[in-house]
Amino acid sequence: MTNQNLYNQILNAKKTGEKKFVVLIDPDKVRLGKINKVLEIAVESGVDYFFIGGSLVVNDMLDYVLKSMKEMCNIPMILFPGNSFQLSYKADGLLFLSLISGRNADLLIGKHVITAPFLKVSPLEIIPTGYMLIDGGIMTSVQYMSNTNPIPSNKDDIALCTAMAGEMLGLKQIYMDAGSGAKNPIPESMINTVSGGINIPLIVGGGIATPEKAAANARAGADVIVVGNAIEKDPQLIKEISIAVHEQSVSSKKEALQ
Ligand code: 1GP
Repeated sequence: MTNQNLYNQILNAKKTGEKKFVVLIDPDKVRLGKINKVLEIAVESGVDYFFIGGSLVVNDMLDYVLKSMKEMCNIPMILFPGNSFQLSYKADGLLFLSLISGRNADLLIGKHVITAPFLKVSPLEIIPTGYMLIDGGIMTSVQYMSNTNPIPSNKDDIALCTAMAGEMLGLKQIYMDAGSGAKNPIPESMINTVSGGINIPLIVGGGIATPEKAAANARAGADVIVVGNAIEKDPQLIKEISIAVHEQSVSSKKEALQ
């Protein structure tokens, strides 16, 4: 576990108030004809990272998609695995997710024990991540597949204590997710409360569909914004959302200097 470049970048960005924008690619949903366009726009728009994964990657496209993406661009690819089969040496890093909002022992530690020997010898940068599922107004795939209750979206205090516990356990970052295609993205008040109570980077995603919401989340304290579903529908949104997120870096930096 020697490679710490990706995490150090994210941590340093947090310290300097720089916001990061991530595009989520689900290898099952991606149309190969469309991926070239998505990559082209992502490079032009300064997308910081790709997360690769989904709750139900059922085909054998993962390696192929990663290989094709690597040939076309240099944006780092970080696995965001929905299950222990979604592992590939072709990515650059891996979110080693512990589902700390749930009480499913398998997703807190069980799957990790099974995948540890594979990861120990892998070239992937392993990023220990406290994953918190927040109620997004509909039953999302991740909620169903994980068989856990999400944190209610008005329970900022529970979210805060969960994130604080994750940090105290030594997790390196927190990912608050309303789930892909959530009806209601995570409220800014919860983002604000959680980001104010932890010192590790905060990633926020799920149901973000406009540049305005992405910007509001970054202003509320999210260090990294993740968008998947909306971009699958309209890849042109990548540019607008990227600008909206990165613009918040400037204001955070200004505030830090004042
Ligand atoms: C899901 O946070 C990600 O895990 C992204 O969600 O697909 O709704 O943008 P969307």
